[in-house]
Amino acid sequence: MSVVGFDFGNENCLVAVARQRGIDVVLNDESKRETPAIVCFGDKQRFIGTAGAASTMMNPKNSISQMKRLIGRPFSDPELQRDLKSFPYTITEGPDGFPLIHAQYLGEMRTFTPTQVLGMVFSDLKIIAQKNLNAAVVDCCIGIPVYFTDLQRRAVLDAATIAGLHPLRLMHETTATALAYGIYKTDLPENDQLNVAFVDVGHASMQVCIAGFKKGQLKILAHSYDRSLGGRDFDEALFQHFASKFKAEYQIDVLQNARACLRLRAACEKLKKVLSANPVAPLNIECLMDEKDVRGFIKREEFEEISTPILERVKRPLEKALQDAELAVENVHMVEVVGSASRIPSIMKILTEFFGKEPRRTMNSSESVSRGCALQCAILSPTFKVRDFQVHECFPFSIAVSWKGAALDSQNGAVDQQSTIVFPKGNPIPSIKALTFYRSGTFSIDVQYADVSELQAPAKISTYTIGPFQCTKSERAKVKVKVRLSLHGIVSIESATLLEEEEVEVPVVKEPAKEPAKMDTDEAPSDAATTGPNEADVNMQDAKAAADASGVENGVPESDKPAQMETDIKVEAPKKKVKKTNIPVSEMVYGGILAAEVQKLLEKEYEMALQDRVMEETKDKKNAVEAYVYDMRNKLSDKYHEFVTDPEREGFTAKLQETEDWLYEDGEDETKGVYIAKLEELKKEGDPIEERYKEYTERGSVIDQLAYCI
Ligand code: ATP
Ligand code: K
Ligand code: MG
Repeated sequence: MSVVGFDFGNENCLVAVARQRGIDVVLNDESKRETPAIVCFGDKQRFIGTAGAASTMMNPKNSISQMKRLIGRPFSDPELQRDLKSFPYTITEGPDGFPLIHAQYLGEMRTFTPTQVLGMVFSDLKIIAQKNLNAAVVDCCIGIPVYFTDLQRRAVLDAATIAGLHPLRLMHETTATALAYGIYKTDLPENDQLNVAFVDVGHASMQVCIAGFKKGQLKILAHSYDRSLGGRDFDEALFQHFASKFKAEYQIDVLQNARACLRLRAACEKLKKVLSANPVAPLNIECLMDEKDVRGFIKREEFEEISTPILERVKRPLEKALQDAELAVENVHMVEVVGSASRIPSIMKILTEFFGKEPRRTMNSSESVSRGCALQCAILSPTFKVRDFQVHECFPFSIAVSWKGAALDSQNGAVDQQSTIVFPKGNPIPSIKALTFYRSGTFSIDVQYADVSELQAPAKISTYTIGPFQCTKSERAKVKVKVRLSLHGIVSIESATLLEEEEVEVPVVKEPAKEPAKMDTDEAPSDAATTGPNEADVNMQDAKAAADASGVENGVPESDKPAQMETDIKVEAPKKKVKKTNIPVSEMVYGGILAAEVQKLLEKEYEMALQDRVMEETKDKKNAVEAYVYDMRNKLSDKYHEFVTDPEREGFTAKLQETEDWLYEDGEDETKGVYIAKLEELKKEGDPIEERYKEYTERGSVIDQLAYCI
């Protein structure tokens, strides 16, 4: 079992692994901790991560980035529409109303879904983890923004499946940071609570959470966010500033040129970073457009001035978090800042002013999410023993279910829509709640957001069809439906049970019962017995209200599960017994990918990854031929000189030259097998020379050794 944490950012991804000695953020092939979230499609293969970023300038239209902004959003989403304007690649609306990415790959135009491209990013991260652990990686924990909708969360899981990963948990990024902060703290109070605000300003968004720490636990008190406030907004402000400046000064309109846009954006991002440490920063780009070199500079004050509209929005999520946590600002004892865009001095100034104290950077600001995820994975994994530390997470949205009233009930046959909130905002994660319905046949339940104003998503999440079932006793039967808010923060109806009372003869039990008796929990809420190790104890009450209405009962999060009772139970006969029958539940998610489709995409990903690997190996083999040519040529005139005859050397040197020419001409683009054969052919001639040389030097060393012994 692998224990890995992934932080997939809008810009940068990080991989942390758990080893016996602790959590490590691991390096990619280029020895970097941060791997860009970019997939660049080429004529023969894909380039992902650092290689993808390197190819972007050469191939901007086929370099796909910012997947985190695209997954699980309908094409019509206003934020997505705004984002599209600055993306260098082509996106259109697919037949299902979701975005499709167009890219030239293996010599033809192809389309990919954002989920599929994220799957490619995950594949790459998985390989990084595997190379470092020297083992297969499947189980993991992945960080996600707290504002991700149900559909976005499902998209992340699908992308992970496509990459052959199995996330044990999708974890809110700020919560991961809070875990990475708290678990190592040895001075947490026993009784009091230490309240810490975590502020993450990343590339595209800002997130805040306030966590209350006690010895051995953390409790998330509030989450807040601005989905569109991050480093890239500052890049954009600088970009617009210089684009209009250059239009006036140099008569060039970079907006008309994809490559010029990309280069200016990249230069602006660099400029922004320089301004974090310097009061003024220069900008020089050679041959930006129309063969014109451009020059400029900007002072920090001017940068702050043009970013005022962005900076003005920083305070809002901070206020919201305090309000939701019901805390006065002086009761926030510490402020921890992470995310690389928080390095902008004016952001730090706003945070300091707001909290009335200097925010701290005790955490590694780019690594905390991946570290927290790896820690969570270790906690969930049976293979690691982790210091006991509880994470009490809360859900950021209110979730409601709605259903049509049973037609039987109303005299006039009218069917009315009813709804109730199952998981109010702030509900613990995970959680299960039960609903009771009285129905005579198949019915459906909609799952939706109770308040769409707090997120930009369609209200409807999914529809579940419960049935068919047959009631034998009465016109309408009691149906218990279980709604689950999973560890990933995904809502689903996981089961439906038909409950029918029947009178049965039950023998009197005098001996203490070994197994806790299956009491009819509906009749005896206080004696509720858990029905299985994985099920929360659901405290049912008989919904005596409207005949068809449901009562949302108090669900207890799984982690708070009470122990099974081991009481002696005497049962008088005869007694009413409840017969339980499972009813089929079918799920329809608005905008989700079907499981069969995900399976197909997994196979496709495997094929593409194989193609990448073959190409990488081909390159390696080609490089090996080239390296051999150079190496042998040098040695022939140097240390092997004494070990070859003149004609032998001349013949072999000519052959090496011939091979070198071939590598630049006919042999430039050959298969792996051809390069292997070529190397073999050269070695047939070179190996005997090498042998002769080795024999001589080894003989020499034996003599040396003997000499030394004497
Ligand atoms: P997100 O969290 O939004 O998904 P991410 O995790 O990829 O994105 P980070 O890696 O935390 O984002 O931050 C990247 C952003 O930080 C980029 O916009 C980058 O330009 C900016 N950044 C990096 N270093 C500095 C710096 N020294 N000063 C200002 N901004 C910086
Ligand atoms: K990151
Ligand atoms: Mg981030």
